[in-house]
Amino acid sequence: MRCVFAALILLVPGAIASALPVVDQVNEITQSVGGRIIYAGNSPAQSFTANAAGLLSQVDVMISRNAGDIGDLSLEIWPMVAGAPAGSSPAFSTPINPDDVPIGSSSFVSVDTSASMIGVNYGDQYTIAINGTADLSGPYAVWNRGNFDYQAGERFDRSGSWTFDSTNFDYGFRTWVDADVIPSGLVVLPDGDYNGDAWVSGADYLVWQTSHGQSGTQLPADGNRDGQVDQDDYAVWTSAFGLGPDNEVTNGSFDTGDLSDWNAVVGPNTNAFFGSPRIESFDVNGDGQPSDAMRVRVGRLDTDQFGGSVSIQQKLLLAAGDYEFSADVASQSLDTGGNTAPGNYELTLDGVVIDQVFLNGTLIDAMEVIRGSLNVRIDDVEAGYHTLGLTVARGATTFAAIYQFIDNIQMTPVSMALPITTSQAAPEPTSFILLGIAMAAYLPSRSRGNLRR
Ligand SMILES: [Ca+2]
Ligand SMILES: [Ca+2]
Ligand SMILES: [Ca+2]
Ligand SMILES: [Ca+2]
Repeated sequence: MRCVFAALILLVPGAIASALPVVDQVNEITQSVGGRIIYAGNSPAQSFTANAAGLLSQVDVMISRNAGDIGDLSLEIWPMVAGAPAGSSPAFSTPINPDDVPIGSSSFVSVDTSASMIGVNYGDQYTIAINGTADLSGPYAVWNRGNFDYQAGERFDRSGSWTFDSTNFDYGFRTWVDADVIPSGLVVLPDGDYNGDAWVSGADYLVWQTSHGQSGTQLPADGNRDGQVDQDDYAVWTSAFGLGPDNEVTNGSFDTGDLSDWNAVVGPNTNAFFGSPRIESFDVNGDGQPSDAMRVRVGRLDTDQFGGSVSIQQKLLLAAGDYEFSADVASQSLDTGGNTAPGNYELTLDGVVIDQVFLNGTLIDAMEVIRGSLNVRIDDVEAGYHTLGLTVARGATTFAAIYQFIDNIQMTPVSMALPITTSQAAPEPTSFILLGIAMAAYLPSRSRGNLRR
């Protein structure tokens, strides 16, 4: 059976509508002077400054190895304080598969860091380090390096404590940010929202006007993030003018007949053919009325490993306030026997579970339907982009035909802060030409597509 499933997976490439992370920065070393040896007790490291906002989902490092055992290598992400890696342990550490490290020549080795849930924002600094357990005397791994300065970063070595790399050579790396995922604690505002209320309005113009001519880091009205508040940032404001927060989830009832506006992620060790979300008419909430709903049949491939799971996510722009989130879920058995894993359902906000319906462990009889609902109020949500998610997990194989349905995903503002206004009336742009630009930006109806970055 498993061979059949593998063949079916090949037939449905691209069935999963998952947004790809964007490459945040590339620091490729083209003239290597040999590389830095990675061995037990010594970790080379390089800092970087994020130029995107979202989840730090992948880091590629240019490493190579001699033939033979290189020991256990790991990639580490360290927070930066006062220009240096800080603390006694990394913010995140994950093994590097030795089979991915090429012998003899350096190339980018990709390391998935999405499990870190590290949210990066524009200007945030982190350090990438590579740690190893192999002895220097044995075969070893090297992190490629070159003569070129990478202006945004510093180079470090750790042997005990961190020190600046005495040779100050630059290491090759690449970082990826998934802008569709806003991890908890990360505040990401729309372009042109200079006062941080989730609206792009005249009040933001005042912030721009007041700080016009200033230079420095983290200036609220530096819309293009070049360290200066000038006419270019006015242009950022005009092109976003009129934007406001979302009042509801888009396509939460799947009325479009597809997964429009949802980002679907099939977790590791999940049977992707059955797990790939699809739309099917089903009465999820039990009111006698079937309607289009998301359907999966979650199961894991390798029973010795964790899995499987399927998530759908939507990025929402919210004003500060209190919100209710809800969804209907149902598990249906089309199997001839009972099963004790109908599926677990989790509602998440910014990666944090806010409500759940746990059905795994409950017996679902042949042809039975078990329904549930998720409903939670979250107070004091900060203004900015947030990621609402729904995850189905089931630690069993897909041999039994157990379907999981989700429908009626809703977000309702309970109390939502109004746009911040000032004692002055919001000024009109200072000339008819500028007014024309602002109105041209405002008049076309708001398109969600334009809100995505
Ligand atoms: Ca604003
Ligand atoms: Ca600027
Ligand atoms: Ca529906
Ligand atoms: Ca219904």
